[in-house]
Amino acid sequence: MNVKETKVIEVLSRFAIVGEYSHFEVLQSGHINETYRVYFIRNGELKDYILQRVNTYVFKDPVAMMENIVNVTEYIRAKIKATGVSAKRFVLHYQKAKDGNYYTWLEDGEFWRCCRFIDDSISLLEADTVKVAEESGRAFGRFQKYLSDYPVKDLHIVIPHFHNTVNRYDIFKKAIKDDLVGRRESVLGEIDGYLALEEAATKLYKLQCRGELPLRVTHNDTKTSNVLFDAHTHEHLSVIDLDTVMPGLVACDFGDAIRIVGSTCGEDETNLNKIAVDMEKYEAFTKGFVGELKSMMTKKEVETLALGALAMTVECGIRFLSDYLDGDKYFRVHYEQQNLDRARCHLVLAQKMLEKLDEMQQIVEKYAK
Ligand code: ADP
Ligand code: GN1
Ligand code: MG
Repeated sequence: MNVKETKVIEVLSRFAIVGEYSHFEVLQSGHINETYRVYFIRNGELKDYILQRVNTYVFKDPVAMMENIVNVTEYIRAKIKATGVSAKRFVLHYQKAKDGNYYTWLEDGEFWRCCRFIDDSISLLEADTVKVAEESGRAFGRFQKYLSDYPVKDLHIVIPHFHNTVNRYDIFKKAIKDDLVGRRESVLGEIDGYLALEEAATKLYKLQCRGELPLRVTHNDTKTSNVLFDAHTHEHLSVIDLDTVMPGLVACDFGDAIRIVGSTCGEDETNLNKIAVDMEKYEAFTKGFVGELKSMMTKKEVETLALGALAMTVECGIRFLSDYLDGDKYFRVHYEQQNLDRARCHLVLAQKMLEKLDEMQQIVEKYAK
């Protein structure tokens, strides 16, 4: 038994899970938390769970975060059950620890939680088919629809200024100035590229500040890997990774998804010639997302969706580049230049989006009718 497994077993012993521990796997897809799939044997059958060590560098108040998650998942569960359908595969279900909390703190300060692995589900890093693109749009649209009457003010602000693109630019400029690990000289072209996009990318946040867009309960991290699909049909089952559920803009959820679903490449593609907006998948996602939300969106919200794609692509890009300049403290990297590759890829994608913005917005309008 290695050190990791010893830790996993120790943490699991604090949760009220029936059955006997069998084995575990490490899941590598997320950039933030440490995730394990753990298996138990119960009545002769394997039962699996997701065990996570929450990244407390990123989430400073994980208890508040868990309170949001538990409240929101209970709310959705009740809505699904009210339609006479079992909610088991359609919303996350966190396990209580033996002390009654939905988490456990270890003596060394680590914060852990555990939820059921959704049966017969898969997650995908990118939308490899048009169907998956449409289904992810439906998943995130429906998530917001379920929560459209949830009291927004009751949510904790888990990460302040999360999609405040103006603030993200300030942080970016500070990272350029501080140049903590001496990488600035090697990325002057990328820095100029992002500074040239500042005006266009901050428009959305400025509209929010002028009170022109309502705050809703949003997911705020709508990449494809944060949706679970049925392993056979690829229909969407549940939205996951609810850590950043907070008050936010519809356009941010739409846009943050598009930087993945609406791209011809993965988020760290190094062959820049391959990077373009995949209009077919963009349209499919839009169909799913707008189809769910058109009856509740204001005219102004509809008008800002394509802008949201540009804003979120640039914002995520400057976050990657800031982290690269700071020495890779925030996002998990699997090799030294990965944050730079991510930033370069997002820069090209954002430039391509800017050229296609009118066409992208026309597609939104088509499905919002
Ligand atoms: P991170 O915040 O690091 O992105 P996630 O909560 O997104 O962590 O989890 C990482 C991965 O674990 C997901 O992309 C998915 O593959 C898998 N996963 C998480 N929760 C579940 C679940 N309840 N059922 C099945 N797979 C899950
Ligand atoms: C992180 O946790 P994960 O990997 O789903 C990040 C998002 C970024 C994304 C970029 C809490 O998402 O904001 O858009 O990486 N999550 C947090 O891929 O910062
Ligand atoms: Mg995730």
